[in-house]
Amino acid sequence: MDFTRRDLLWLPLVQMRSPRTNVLLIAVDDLNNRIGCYGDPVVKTPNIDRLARRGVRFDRSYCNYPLCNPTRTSLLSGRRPETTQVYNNNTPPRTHLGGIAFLPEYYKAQGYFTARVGKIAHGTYEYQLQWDISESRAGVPLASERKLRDEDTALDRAKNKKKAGKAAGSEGGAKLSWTPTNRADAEEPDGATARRIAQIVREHKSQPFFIGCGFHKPHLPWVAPRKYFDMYSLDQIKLPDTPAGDRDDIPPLALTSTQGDSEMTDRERRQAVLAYHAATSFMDAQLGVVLDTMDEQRLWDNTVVLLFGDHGWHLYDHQQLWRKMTVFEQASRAPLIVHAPGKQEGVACPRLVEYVDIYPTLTELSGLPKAPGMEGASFTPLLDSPQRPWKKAAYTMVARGANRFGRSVRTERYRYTEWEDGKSGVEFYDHELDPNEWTNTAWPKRARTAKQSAQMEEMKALLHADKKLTAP
Ligand SMILES: [Ca+2]
Repeated sequence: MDFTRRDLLWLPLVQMRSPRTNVLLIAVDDLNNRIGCYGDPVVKTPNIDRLARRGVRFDRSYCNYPLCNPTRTSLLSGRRPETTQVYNNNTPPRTHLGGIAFLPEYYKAQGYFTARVGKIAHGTYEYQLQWDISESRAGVPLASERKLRDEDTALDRAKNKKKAGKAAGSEGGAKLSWTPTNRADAEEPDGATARRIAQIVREHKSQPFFIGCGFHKPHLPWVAPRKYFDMYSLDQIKLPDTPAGDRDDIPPLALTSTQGDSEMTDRERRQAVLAYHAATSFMDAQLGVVLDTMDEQRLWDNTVVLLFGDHGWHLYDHQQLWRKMTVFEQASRAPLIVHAPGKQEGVACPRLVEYVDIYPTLTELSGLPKAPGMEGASFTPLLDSPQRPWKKAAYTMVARGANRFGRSVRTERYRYTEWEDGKSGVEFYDHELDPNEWTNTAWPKRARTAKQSAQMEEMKALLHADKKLTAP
Protein backbone atom coordinates (compact mmCIF):
# COMPACT_ATOMS: atom_id res chain seq x y z
CA MET A 1 0.00 0.00 0.00
CA ASP A 2 1.28 3.44 -0.90
CA PHE A 3 0.83 6.37 1.42
CA THR A 4 1.38 10.01 0.56
CA ARG A 5 3.11 12.11 3.16
CA ARG A 6 -0.24 13.57 4.15
CA ASP A 7 -1.75 10.10 4.67
CA LEU A 8 1.11 9.16 6.89
CA LEU A 9 0.41 12.14 9.10
CA TRP A 10 -3.19 11.03 9.47
CA LEU A 11 -2.50 7.36 9.97
CA PRO A 12 -1.81 7.39 13.73
CA LEU A 13 -4.98 9.43 14.27
CA VAL A 14 -7.09 6.98 12.28
CA GLN A 15 -5.69 4.15 14.35
CA MET A 16 -6.47 6.06 17.52
CA ARG A 17 -10.05 6.60 16.41
CA SER A 18 -10.70 2.93 15.81
CA PRO A 19 -8.61 1.08 18.33
CA ARG A 20 -8.62 -2.64 17.82
CA THR A 21 -8.45 -4.34 21.14
CA ASN A 22 -5.88 -7.09 21.48
CA VAL A 23 -6.62 -10.44 23.07
CA LEU A 24 -4.41 -12.47 25.34
CA LEU A 25 -6.14 -15.81 25.88
CA ILE A 26 -4.65 -17.84 28.72
CA ALA A 27 -5.70 -21.49 28.84
CA VAL A 28 -4.82 -23.48 31.94
CA ASP A 29 -5.09 -27.26 31.71
CA ASP A 30 -7.13 -28.99 34.45
CA LEU A 31 -7.26 -25.95 36.76
CA ASN A 32 -10.11 -26.12 39.28
CA ASN A 33 -11.33 -23.38 41.60
CA ARG A 34 -8.95 -24.30 44.43
CA ILE A 35 -6.96 -21.08 44.05
CA GLY A 36 -6.38 -18.00 46.18
CA CYS A 37 -8.75 -15.49 44.60
CA TYR A 38 -11.62 -17.99 44.71
CA GLY A 39 -11.18 -18.23 48.47
CA ASP A 40 -9.02 -21.29 48.99
CA PRO A 41 -7.25 -20.76 52.31
CA VAL A 42 -4.18 -22.83 51.42
CA VAL A 43 -3.39 -22.49 47.74
CA LYS A 44 -1.00 -19.71 46.75
CA THR A 45 -1.74 -18.10 43.38
CA PRO A 46 -0.52 -14.50 43.71
CA ASN A 47 -0.53 -13.91 39.95
CA ILE A 48 -4.01 -15.23 39.20
CA ASP A 49 -5.11 -13.08 42.16
CA ARG A 50 -3.30 -10.13 40.61
CA LEU A 51 -5.17 -10.65 37.34
CA ALA A 52 -8.44 -10.92 39.29
CA ARG A 53 -7.75 -7.48 40.80
CA ARG A 54 -7.60 -6.13 37.24
CA GLY A 55 -10.71 -7.85 36.00
CA VAL A 56 -13.99 -9.60 36.72
CA ARG A 57 -13.83 -12.97 38.49
CA PHE A 58 -16.69 -15.23 37.42
CA ASP A 59 -17.87 -17.34 40.34
CA ARG A 60 -20.37 -19.42 38.37
CA SER A 61 -18.54 -20.20 35.17
CA TYR A 62 -19.09 -23.65 33.67
CA CYS A 63 -17.39 -25.61 30.93
CA ASN A 64 -19.74 -27.35 28.51
CA TYR A 65 -17.83 -30.64 28.63
CA PRO A 66 -15.34 -31.73 31.33
CA LEU A 67 -12.54 -33.06 29.11
CA CYS A 68 -9.74 -31.31 27.17
CA ASN A 69 -10.56 -31.87 23.51
CA PRO A 70 -14.36 -31.52 23.78
CA THR A 71 -14.27 -28.39 25.98
CA ARG A 72 -11.63 -26.66 23.89
CA THR A 73 -13.31 -27.55 20.60
CA SER A 74 -16.57 -26.14 21.96
CA LEU A 75 -14.95 -22.96 23.31
CA LEU A 76 -12.85 -22.33 20.21
CA SER A 77 -15.77 -22.93 17.83
CA GLY A 78 -18.44 -21.15 19.88
CA ARG A 79 -20.63 -24.26 19.46
CA ARG A 80 -22.03 -26.64 22.06
CA PRO A 81 -20.75 -30.24 22.24
CA GLU A 82 -24.01 -31.51 20.70
CA THR A 83 -23.04 -29.53 17.59
CA THR A 84 -19.31 -30.24 17.54
CA GLN A 85 -20.01 -33.93 18.34
CA VAL A 86 -16.55 -34.05 19.84
CA TYR A 87 -17.06 -36.14 22.98
CA ASN A 88 -13.59 -37.58 23.54
CA ASN A 89 -9.90 -36.87 23.02
CA ASN A 90 -9.71 -38.94 19.82
CA THR A 91 -12.05 -37.01 17.52
CA PRO A 92 -10.40 -34.24 15.49
CA PRO A 93 -12.16 -30.88 16.11
CA ARG A 94 -13.17 -30.36 12.46
CA THR A 95 -14.75 -33.81 12.02
CA HIS A 96 -18.29 -32.37 12.08
CA LEU A 97 -17.49 -28.65 11.86
CA GLY A 98 -15.75 -28.58 8.48
CA GLY A 99 -14.21 -25.28 7.51
CA ILE A 100 -15.65 -22.98 10.19
CA ALA A 101 -13.39 -20.27 11.58
CA PHE A 102 -12.12 -21.20 15.00
CA LEU A 103 -11.65 -18.25 17.33
CA PRO A 104 -8.04 -17.32 16.43
CA GLU A 105 -8.80 -17.85 12.72
CA TYR A 106 -11.66 -15.39 12.94
CA TYR A 107 -9.25 -12.81 14.33
CA LYS A 108 -6.68 -13.65 11.66
CA ALA A 109 -9.31 -13.08 8.95
CA GLN A 110 -10.01 -9.66 10.51
CA GLY A 111 -6.36 -8.71 10.06
CA TYR A 112 -5.03 -9.60 13.48
CA PHE A 113 -1.61 -11.08 14.08
CA THR A 114 -2.22 -14.45 15.75
CA ALA A 115 0.12 -16.64 17.74
CA ARG A 116 -0.09 -19.43 20.22
CA VAL A 117 2.48 -21.14 22.38
CA GLY A 118 1.57 -24.21 24.44
CA LYS A 119 -1.77 -25.99 24.52
CA ILE A 120 -4.75 -24.12 23.12
CA ALA A 121 -6.58 -26.87 21.21
CA HIS A 122 -6.04 -30.47 22.22
CA GLY A 123 -2.35 -31.33 21.73
CA THR A 124 -2.56 -33.69 18.76
CA TYR A 125 -5.05 -31.48 16.95
CA GLU A 126 -3.33 -28.10 17.16
CA TYR A 127 -2.62 -28.38 13.42
CA GLN A 128 -6.34 -27.98 12.69
CA LEU A 129 -6.16 -24.34 13.76
CA GLN A 130 -4.25 -21.84 11.63
CA TRP A 131 -2.10 -19.21 13.38
CA ASP A 132 0.69 -16.92 12.20
CA ILE A 133 2.88 -18.50 14.85
CA SER A 134 1.97 -21.93 16.20
CA GLU A 135 4.24 -23.64 18.71
CA SER A 136 3.33 -26.55 20.94
CA ARG A 137 6.82 -26.36 22.39
CA ALA A 138 8.16 -22.85 22.87
CA GLY A 139 10.36 -21.82 19.95
CA VAL A 140 9.61 -24.91 17.86
CA PRO A 141 7.26 -24.15 14.92
CA LEU A 142 4.55 -26.73 14.42
CA ALA A 143 5.77 -29.23 11.85
CA SER A 144 4.05 -29.55 8.53
CA GLU A 145 0.34 -30.24 8.63
CA ARG A 146 0.72 -33.38 6.57
CA LYS A 147 3.31 -34.93 8.86
CA LEU A 148 1.21 -34.24 11.93
CA ARG A 149 -1.91 -35.58 10.34
CA ASP A 150 -0.09 -38.80 9.60
CA GLU A 151 1.13 -38.95 13.18
CA ASP A 152 -2.42 -38.32 14.39
CA THR A 153 -3.86 -41.11 12.38
CA ALA A 154 -1.25 -43.52 13.70
CA LEU A 155 -1.73 -42.27 17.24
CA ASP A 156 -5.52 -42.52 17.02
CA ARG A 157 -5.31 -46.07 15.74
CA ALA A 158 -3.05 -47.01 18.64
CA LYS A 159 -5.25 -45.23 21.18
CA ASN A 160 -8.48 -46.69 19.89
CA LYS A 161 -6.99 -50.14 19.99
CA LYS A 162 -5.89 -49.60 23.58
CA LYS A 163 -9.29 -48.23 24.52
CA ALA A 164 -11.34 -51.05 23.09
CA GLY A 165 -12.91 -53.00 25.92
CA LYS A 166 -12.07 -50.44 28.61
CA ALA A 167 -14.73 -49.72 31.23
CA ALA A 168 -17.05 -46.77 30.76
CA GLY A 169 -15.88 -43.63 32.45
CA SER A 170 -12.22 -44.46 32.42
CA GLU A 171 -11.40 -41.75 29.91
CA GLY A 172 -9.30 -38.73 30.68
CA GLY A 173 -7.17 -40.49 33.21
CA ALA A 174 -3.45 -40.51 33.64
CA LYS A 175 -1.92 -42.08 36.72
CA LEU A 176 -1.65 -39.77 39.72
CA SER A 177 2.06 -39.01 39.87
CA TRP A 178 4.28 -36.15 40.90
CA THR A 179 7.93 -35.18 40.78
CA PRO A 180 9.67 -32.21 42.39
CA THR A 181 12.55 -31.24 40.08
CA ASN A 182 15.79 -29.36 40.56
CA ARG A 183 15.33 -27.46 37.32
CA ALA A 184 14.82 -23.72 37.02
CA ASP A 185 11.34 -22.42 36.09
CA ALA A 186 12.50 -21.46 32.59
CA GLU A 187 13.62 -25.04 31.93
CA GLU A 188 10.14 -26.46 32.49
CA PRO A 189 7.79 -26.41 29.44
CA ASP A 190 5.37 -23.89 30.99
CA GLY A 191 8.30 -21.69 32.01
CA ALA A 192 9.55 -21.70 28.44
CA THR A 193 6.04 -20.98 27.16
CA ALA A 194 5.65 -17.90 29.37
CA ARG A 195 9.00 -16.47 28.27
CA ARG A 196 8.28 -17.12 24.60
CA ILE A 197 4.88 -15.43 24.96
CA ALA A 198 6.63 -12.42 26.55
CA GLN A 199 8.98 -12.26 23.56
CA ILE A 200 6.16 -12.50 21.00
CA VAL A 201 4.16 -9.82 22.81
CA ARG A 202 7.16 -7.44 22.78
CA GLU A 203 7.77 -8.06 19.08
CA HIS A 204 4.16 -7.72 17.94
CA LYS A 205 2.63 -5.26 20.40
CA SER A 206 2.21 -2.53 17.77
CA GLN A 207 -0.19 -4.53 15.58
CA PRO A 208 -3.55 -5.79 16.76
CA PHE A 209 -2.85 -9.24 18.15
CA PHE A 210 -4.63 -12.36 19.33
CA ILE A 211 -2.17 -14.40 21.37
CA GLY A 212 -2.92 -17.73 23.03
CA CYS A 213 -0.82 -18.85 25.98
CA GLY A 214 -1.48 -22.47 26.94
CA PHE A 215 -0.17 -23.72 30.28
CA HIS A 216 -0.02 -27.50 30.84
CA LYS A 217 0.09 -27.53 34.63
CA PRO A 218 -1.68 -28.46 36.85
CA HIS A 219 -2.39 -31.30 34.39
CA LEU A 220 -0.81 -34.62 35.36
CA PRO A 221 1.98 -35.51 35.91
CA TRP A 222 2.61 -32.92 38.60
CA VAL A 223 6.18 -32.06 37.68
CA ALA A 224 7.45 -28.72 38.99
CA PRO A 225 10.57 -27.26 40.59
CA ARG A 226 10.94 -28.36 44.20
CA LYS A 227 10.41 -24.89 45.65
CA TYR A 228 6.71 -25.04 44.71
CA PHE A 229 6.27 -28.28 46.65
CA ASP A 230 8.10 -26.66 49.58
CA MET A 231 5.43 -23.93 49.68
CA TYR A 232 3.05 -26.42 51.32
CA SER A 233 3.20 -28.76 54.29
CA LEU A 234 1.17 -31.94 54.54
CA ASP A 235 -0.52 -30.71 57.77
CA GLN A 236 -2.26 -28.00 55.72
CA ILE A 237 -3.88 -30.47 53.37
CA LYS A 238 -7.28 -31.89 54.26
CA LEU A 239 -9.40 -34.34 52.30
CA PRO A 240 -13.12 -33.58 51.84
CA ASP A 241 -15.10 -34.72 54.91
CA THR A 242 -17.55 -36.69 52.82
CA PRO A 243 -20.30 -38.36 54.89
CA ALA A 244 -20.46 -42.16 54.98
CA GLY A 245 -22.89 -43.58 52.44
CA ASP A 246 -22.60 -40.57 50.14
CA ARG A 247 -22.26 -42.79 47.11
CA ASP A 248 -25.46 -44.74 47.87
CA ASP A 249 -27.60 -42.16 46.08
CA ILE A 250 -25.27 -41.57 43.12
CA PRO A 251 -26.18 -43.30 39.83
CA PRO A 252 -23.23 -45.53 38.81
CA LEU A 253 -22.77 -43.73 35.49
CA ALA A 254 -22.17 -40.45 37.35
CA LEU A 255 -18.95 -41.82 38.80
CA THR A 256 -15.72 -42.60 36.98
CA SER A 257 -13.51 -45.58 37.66
CA THR A 258 -11.01 -45.22 40.51
CA GLN A 259 -8.14 -46.44 38.32
CA GLY A 260 -6.26 -47.97 41.22
CA ASP A 261 -6.51 -44.92 43.45
CA SER A 262 -8.73 -46.83 45.85
CA GLU A 263 -5.61 -48.56 47.13
CA MET A 264 -4.07 -45.27 48.23
CA THR A 265 -3.81 -44.40 51.92
CA ASP A 266 -5.26 -41.10 53.13
CA ARG A 267 -1.73 -39.80 53.62
CA GLU A 268 -0.89 -40.59 49.98
CA ARG A 269 -4.09 -38.89 48.92
CA ARG A 270 -3.10 -35.77 50.83
CA GLN A 271 0.33 -35.90 49.18
CA ALA A 272 -1.43 -36.02 45.80
CA VAL A 273 -3.53 -32.98 46.68
CA LEU A 274 -0.38 -31.15 47.81
CA ALA A 275 1.28 -31.97 44.48
CA TYR A 276 -1.72 -30.61 42.55
CA HIS A 277 -1.44 -27.37 44.53
CA ALA A 278 2.34 -27.24 43.92
CA ALA A 279 1.79 -27.61 40.17
CA THR A 280 -0.84 -24.86 40.35
CA SER A 281 1.54 -22.48 42.15
CA PHE A 282 4.27 -23.24 39.63
CA MET A 283 1.95 -22.43 36.73
CA ASP A 284 0.88 -19.27 38.56
CA ALA A 285 4.49 -18.08 38.76
CA GLN A 286 4.84 -18.53 34.97
CA LEU A 287 1.66 -16.51 34.50
CA GLY A 288 3.49 -13.82 36.47
CA VAL A 289 6.10 -13.56 33.71
CA VAL A 290 3.33 -12.89 31.17
CA LEU A 291 1.58 -10.34 33.38
CA ASP A 292 4.92 -8.56 34.01
CA THR A 293 5.19 -8.15 30.24
CA MET A 294 1.69 -6.63 30.15
CA ASP A 295 2.88 -4.10 32.77
CA GLU A 296 6.23 -3.43 31.11
CA GLN A 297 4.68 -2.90 27.65
CA ARG A 298 1.71 -0.90 29.07
CA LEU A 299 -0.81 -3.07 27.29
CA TRP A 300 -3.64 -3.18 29.83
CA ASP A 301 -5.49 -0.26 28.20
CA ASN A 302 -5.86 -1.95 24.82
CA THR A 303 -5.78 -5.65 25.59
CA VAL A 304 -8.40 -8.10 26.82
CA VAL A 305 -6.84 -10.74 29.07
CA LEU A 306 -9.02 -13.81 29.56
CA LEU A 307 -7.83 -16.69 31.74
CA PHE A 308 -9.76 -19.95 32.04
CA GLY A 309 -9.28 -23.46 33.40
CA ASP A 310 -10.42 -25.76 30.58
CA HIS A 311 -12.63 -27.64 33.09
CA GLY A 312 -12.51 -28.43 36.78
CA TRP A 313 -10.79 -31.28 38.58
CA HIS A 314 -11.70 -33.65 41.39
CA LEU A 315 -9.48 -33.99 44.43
CA TYR A 316 -10.99 -37.11 46.03
CA ASP A 317 -14.58 -35.88 45.98
CA HIS A 318 -17.30 -38.39 46.94
CA GLN A 319 -14.50 -40.53 48.48
CA GLN A 320 -13.58 -41.77 45.04
CA LEU A 321 -13.21 -39.14 42.38
CA TRP A 322 -10.00 -37.75 40.97
CA ARG A 323 -9.53 -36.07 37.59
CA LYS A 324 -12.43 -34.87 35.41
CA MET A 325 -15.13 -36.45 33.19
CA THR A 326 -18.01 -35.97 35.60
CA VAL A 327 -20.77 -33.38 35.64
CA PHE A 328 -20.44 -32.80 39.36
CA GLU A 329 -19.71 -29.23 40.41
CA GLN A 330 -15.96 -29.70 40.91
CA ALA A 331 -15.40 -30.88 37.32
CA SER A 332 -17.99 -28.68 35.56
CA ARG A 333 -17.08 -25.42 37.24
CA ALA A 334 -13.74 -23.79 36.50
CA PRO A 335 -12.02 -20.43 36.97
CA LEU A 336 -12.73 -17.64 34.51
CA ILE A 337 -11.24 -14.17 34.90
CA VAL A 338 -11.62 -11.39 32.34
CA HIS A 339 -9.79 -8.11 32.18
CA ALA A 340 -11.20 -5.77 29.53
CA PRO A 341 -10.21 -2.15 28.97
CA GLY A 342 -12.71 0.28 30.47
CA LYS A 343 -14.65 -2.47 32.26
CA GLN A 344 -14.96 -3.32 35.96
CA GLU A 345 -11.86 -4.38 37.84
CA GLY A 346 -11.41 -6.30 41.07
CA VAL A 347 -15.01 -7.48 41.32
CA ALA A 348 -16.75 -10.85 41.36
CA CYS A 349 -19.69 -11.81 39.18
CA PRO A 350 -22.17 -14.34 40.62
CA ARG A 351 -24.09 -14.86 37.36
CA LEU A 352 -23.97 -17.97 35.19
CA VAL A 353 -21.65 -18.02 32.20
CA GLU A 354 -20.65 -20.91 29.95
CA TYR A 355 -17.51 -21.47 27.92
CA VAL A 356 -19.55 -21.40 24.74
CA ASP A 357 -20.05 -17.69 25.58
CA ILE A 358 -16.34 -16.85 25.38
CA TYR A 359 -16.00 -16.61 21.58
CA PRO A 360 -18.81 -14.04 21.08
CA THR A 361 -17.67 -12.14 24.19
CA LEU A 362 -14.14 -11.69 22.90
CA THR A 363 -15.17 -10.64 19.40
CA GLU A 364 -17.58 -8.09 20.85
CA LEU A 365 -14.89 -6.68 23.16
CA SER A 366 -12.54 -6.37 20.18
CA GLY A 367 -15.21 -4.52 18.19
CA LEU A 368 -15.42 -7.24 15.54
CA PRO A 369 -18.65 -8.29 13.81
CA LYS A 370 -20.41 -11.24 15.41
CA ALA A 371 -19.24 -14.52 13.94
CA PRO A 372 -21.90 -16.82 12.42
CA GLY A 373 -23.07 -19.95 14.19
CA MET A 374 -22.49 -18.82 17.78
CA GLU A 375 -24.47 -20.90 20.30
CA GLY A 376 -23.57 -18.87 23.37
CA ALA A 377 -24.16 -15.25 24.29
CA SER A 378 -21.65 -12.45 24.74
CA PHE A 379 -21.48 -11.63 28.45
CA THR A 380 -19.91 -8.19 27.98
CA PRO A 381 -22.83 -6.53 29.88
CA LEU A 382 -21.65 -8.42 32.99
CA LEU A 383 -18.24 -6.77 32.71
CA ASP A 384 -19.99 -3.43 33.27
CA SER A 385 -22.62 -4.62 35.75
CA PRO A 386 -21.58 -7.93 37.30
CA GLN A 387 -24.74 -8.13 39.45
CA ARG A 388 -27.29 -7.55 36.70
CA PRO A 389 -29.70 -10.40 35.93
CA TRP A 390 -28.31 -12.80 33.35
CA LYS A 391 -28.90 -16.21 31.82
CA LYS A 392 -30.95 -18.78 33.68
CA ALA A 393 -28.95 -21.93 33.03
CA ALA A 394 -25.54 -23.40 32.21
CA TYR A 395 -25.20 -26.80 30.53
CA THR A 396 -22.50 -29.44 30.89
CA MET A 397 -22.63 -32.86 29.28
CA VAL A 398 -20.41 -35.92 29.30
CA ALA A 399 -20.32 -39.25 27.46
CA ARG A 400 -19.83 -42.71 28.91
CA GLY A 401 -18.55 -44.81 26.05
CA ALA A 402 -19.93 -44.19 22.59
CA ASN A 403 -23.63 -43.50 23.06
CA ARG A 404 -24.45 -43.04 26.72
CA PHE A 405 -24.72 -39.45 27.84
CA GLY A 406 -25.10 -37.54 31.06
CA ARG A 407 -26.66 -34.11 30.65
CA SER A 408 -26.59 -31.60 33.46
CA VAL A 409 -28.08 -28.15 33.95
CA ARG A 410 -27.02 -25.65 36.60
CA THR A 411 -29.00 -22.65 37.74
CA GLU A 412 -27.71 -20.25 40.36
CA ARG A 413 -29.14 -22.49 43.06
CA TYR A 414 -29.66 -26.01 41.70
CA ARG A 415 -28.02 -28.74 39.65
CA TYR A 416 -30.11 -31.34 37.78
CA THR A 417 -28.63 -34.23 35.81
CA GLU A 418 -30.07 -37.06 33.71
CA TRP A 419 -28.14 -40.17 32.69
CA GLU A 420 -29.34 -41.66 29.41
CA ASP A 421 -32.36 -39.33 29.51
CA GLY A 422 -33.11 -40.44 33.05
CA LYS A 423 -33.18 -44.18 32.32
CA SER A 424 -29.89 -44.68 34.17
CA GLY A 425 -30.45 -42.22 36.95
CA VAL A 426 -31.34 -38.66 37.84
CA GLU A 427 -29.62 -36.25 40.22
CA PHE A 428 -30.97 -33.14 41.88
CA TYR A 429 -28.90 -31.01 44.25
CA ASP A 430 -29.72 -27.81 46.11
CA HIS A 431 -26.50 -25.83 46.34
CA GLU A 432 -27.85 -23.50 48.97
CA LEU A 433 -28.20 -26.42 51.38
CA ASP A 434 -25.69 -28.86 49.87
CA PRO A 435 -22.71 -27.21 48.12
CA ASN A 436 -20.83 -30.54 47.94
CA GLU A 437 -23.67 -32.38 46.19
CA TRP A 438 -23.83 -35.03 48.89
CA THR A 439 -27.62 -35.42 48.99
CA ASN A 440 -29.30 -36.44 45.75
CA THR A 441 -33.01 -35.81 46.30
CA ALA A 442 -33.94 -37.41 42.97
CA TRP A 443 -32.69 -40.98 43.25
CA PRO A 444 -33.16 -43.83 43.91
CA LYS A 445 -36.45 -43.08 45.69
CA ARG A 446 -36.01 -40.13 47.97
CA ALA A 447 -38.89 -38.49 49.72
CA ARG A 448 -39.21 -34.97 48.36
CA THR A 449 -41.33 -32.13 49.55
CA ALA A 450 -43.91 -30.84 47.10
CA LYS A 451 -41.79 -27.73 46.71
CA GLN A 452 -38.67 -29.74 45.88
CA SER A 453 -40.60 -31.77 43.31
CA ALA A 454 -41.83 -28.62 41.65
CA GLN A 455 -38.30 -27.20 41.56
CA MET A 456 -37.03 -30.42 40.06
CA GLU A 457 -39.67 -30.26 37.33
CA GLU A 458 -38.52 -26.73 36.51
CA MET A 459 -34.94 -27.96 36.20
CA LYS A 460 -36.04 -30.82 33.99
CA ALA A 461 -37.80 -28.36 31.69
CA LEU A 462 -34.63 -26.26 31.51
CA LEU A 463 -32.52 -29.30 30.67
CA HIS A 464 -34.80 -30.19 27.77
CA ALA A 465 -35.31 -26.63 26.54
CA ASP A 466 -33.84 -25.59 23.24
CA LYS A 467 -30.45 -24.55 24.52
CA LYS A 468 -30.15 -21.79 21.98
CA LEU A 469 -32.97 -20.05 23.83
CA THR A 470 -30.91 -19.84 26.99
CA ALA A 471 -29.28 -16.58 26.02
CA PRO A 472 -30.37 -13.87 28.46
CA1 LIG B 1 -24.63 -38.60 48.04
